Amino acid sequence: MTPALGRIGPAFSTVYRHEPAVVWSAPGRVNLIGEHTDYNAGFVLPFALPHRTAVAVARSERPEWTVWSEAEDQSVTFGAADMAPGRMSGWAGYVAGVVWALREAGIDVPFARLAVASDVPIGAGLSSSAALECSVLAALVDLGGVSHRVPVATWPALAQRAENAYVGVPCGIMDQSAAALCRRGHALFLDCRSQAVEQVPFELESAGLAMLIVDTHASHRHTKNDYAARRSTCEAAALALGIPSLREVDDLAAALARLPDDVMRRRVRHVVTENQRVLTVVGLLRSGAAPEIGPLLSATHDSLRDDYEVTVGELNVAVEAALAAGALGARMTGGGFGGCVIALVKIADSDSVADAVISAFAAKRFAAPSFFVATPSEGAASSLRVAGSLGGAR
Ligand code: GAF
Repeated sequence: MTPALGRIGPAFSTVYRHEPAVVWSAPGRVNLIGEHTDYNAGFVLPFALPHRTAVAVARSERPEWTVWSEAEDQSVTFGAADMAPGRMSGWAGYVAGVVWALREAGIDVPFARLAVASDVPIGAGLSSSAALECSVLAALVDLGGVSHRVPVATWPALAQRAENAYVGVPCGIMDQSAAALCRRGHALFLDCRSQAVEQVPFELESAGLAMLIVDTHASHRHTKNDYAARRSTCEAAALALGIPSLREVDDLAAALARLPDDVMRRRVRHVVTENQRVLTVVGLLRSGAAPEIGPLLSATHDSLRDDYEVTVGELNVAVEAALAAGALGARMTGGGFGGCVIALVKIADSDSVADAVISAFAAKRFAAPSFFVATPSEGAASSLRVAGSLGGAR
């Protein structure tokens, strides 16, 4: 049981003075490879972190939803009048957005009291928002007894709708898919065009390897506008090429020759080559060759740095230091402009790689980074409250 799951039941009881009816949790994620491809109808390969967001809920007799956040130590209440995009802002907007998206899909969401606790670092590019959206969505669907109308496969699109249309962030569908659908010991190979999903075994320990996560603590600077700009450049490129999305580019050289400016050409080159790298990594994992994926991770970083231009100094320094210290591959993960780096390392080298990154950051006078080793974990799961303790999984 993760720490947040252990805390949420007692916290709910303290805040509302009664027991929750259901408890759900959903994880943060790192993306192994396939960056900025989801909104281009491409391929992604994330896996879930052990860090989870936990949500406890019970029906409310009042015609409103009240959400208490452990992180804020604050409750926010909203009602039917707030069921219009943007009416609630900040962290509560993600919760209201989920209620809104469910109601827009014709689902009757019961009025409820909710409590939220999370171990997913916020602002680190580890999808704390998707973990919140999916855990809230799962808990409300369960509470309302409408699981048959809202099966798990529909959760990513509903949660993405909450974020796109209610919160106003033009994200793709990768993070919500990871939070909802990932499986322990696997990476989630998702075709964002067809929505086809394959659970690809991803186990490093038996090969003597580990995935070291470096949280650079570089804050997401101007993320929303820069992210939206990348997305609209890709859409403009697809339009210029007369195709529905960059997924349909099958002759990269010919496509590049038809595009009007250098920035657009570089964005397209990243997306098309990144899709190819995802397929190569999936092939390697399927054949049990996980140790060989390192160079592909590093190639993705180079492409995100030079062609997609979403890295910052801290991300580049962390990758360079990790590789120089013996990492088999390293790259920034997530949207970029700050956040985390993943480094594939021999278990025996984990500490020396981390030490090398710490030294490199100190030399640059960057804030000290932090580290953890990520093992592929389970997606959204319920925990029933039984006799005062939380137990069980889905
Ligand atoms: C962010 C977005 F939310 C995802 O949809 C994805 O585009 C990612 O950046 C980049 O791959 O996490």
